[in-house]
Amino acid sequence: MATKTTILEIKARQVLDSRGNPTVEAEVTTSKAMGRASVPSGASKGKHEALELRDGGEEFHGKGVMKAVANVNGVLRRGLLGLSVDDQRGLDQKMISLDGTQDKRRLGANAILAVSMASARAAASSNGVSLFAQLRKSDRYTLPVPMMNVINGGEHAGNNLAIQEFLIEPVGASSCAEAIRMGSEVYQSLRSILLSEHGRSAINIGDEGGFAPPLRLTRDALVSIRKAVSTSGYGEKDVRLGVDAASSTFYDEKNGSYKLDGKTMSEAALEDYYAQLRDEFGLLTIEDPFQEEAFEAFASITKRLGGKTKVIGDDIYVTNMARMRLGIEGNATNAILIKLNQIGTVSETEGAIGLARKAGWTAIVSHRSGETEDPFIAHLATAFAADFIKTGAPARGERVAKYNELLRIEEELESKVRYAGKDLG
Ligand code: 2PG
Ligand code: MG
Repeated sequence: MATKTTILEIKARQVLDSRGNPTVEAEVTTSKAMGRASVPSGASKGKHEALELRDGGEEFHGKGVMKAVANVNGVLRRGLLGLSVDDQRGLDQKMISLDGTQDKRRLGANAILAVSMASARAAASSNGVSLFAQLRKSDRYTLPVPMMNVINGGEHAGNNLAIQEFLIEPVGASSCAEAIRMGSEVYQSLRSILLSEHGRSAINIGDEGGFAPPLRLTRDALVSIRKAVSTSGYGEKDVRLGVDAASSTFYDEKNGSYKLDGKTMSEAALEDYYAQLRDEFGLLTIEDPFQEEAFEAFASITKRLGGKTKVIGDDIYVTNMARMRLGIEGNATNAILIKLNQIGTVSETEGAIGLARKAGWTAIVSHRSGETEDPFIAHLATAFAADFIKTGAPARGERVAKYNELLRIEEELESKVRYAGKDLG
């Protein structure tokens, strides 16, 4: 029997992401409402991520997603028409079985995720509730600490910094809105510092809206950021620092060594280097310190620094519960990055957050370096009380779309919300 949440139509199209490459946008329609969503795309991808289906050929330099779009408009549409958007898990399971592969390579994780996200939105609109409340109903929500990527390196920028992301984390704020203000102030101070110390080319920005100054050394980037925090009037405890090394990108598989800051380092030397940086800059978070298969190296650094520092696994887990279980068994990390498109459905992402919680890990909901204006992850982080949200600098439309949505959510929730900062500092 048709109800207000029965799917009447599903349609996808090809749109552009923030790097100007094609991506999938889907619309799911019920008799009450339409939900629309679009999927992001990474640059420094984990080897074990669900497959992003690209067309190949000449259009868009092979990056077209018309095959994924056709899969939505064909197989997925036929399989899902008549089902209810209220049953997110059921819809996702149906798509997983229609695909039938481990990594969603037949239909494409980009096709499946677009429909999964659009269904959640259609459910929220059909039921007249906000997306976060549709994802998880609660009397009280916790809003995440923004992790703002203010200096970009690695594969996200045209400079020589090997470390991919230098992040500020305003844990000392009393609300998400205040955290966003603090982050914006530090970002603007950093702009002035980089301009006066390194000239105009230093204020060009990278893929995630952070500055991409012509620096070479990890330390130099952190020194500039620390200066920006203090000239903005904040203490080191109010705005903590973090890095995402994305170290698979500077790992030399042949020799098992890492190329960083003009040196070739062994695993042990690199661990010492992180420990030094942690002590000097009080790093609260270190993401992907080692390449994505190095479970033991992760475990060693977590044992050494994990008391005061969140060691975050991104490429090593790829939001995949089977990979996470290996990490839990081996005490590889004490935190995880959560990305919808690494696994490819909303309910599997929810499952990964649940498993992280059970393991006692800190959970960070994250964007990709190629994003769209869709603020879905602001709702995801709110719904499941993520400790942090990592969604770029407080600049560029596709990044601020998420921060601005958090401002709206905080306003909507009024007294029914708290800010996660105090638990994390
Ligand atoms: C990361 C992400 C997001 P990408 O490594 O954490 O910042 O980068 O989307 O390029 O994988
Ligand atoms: Mg990462």
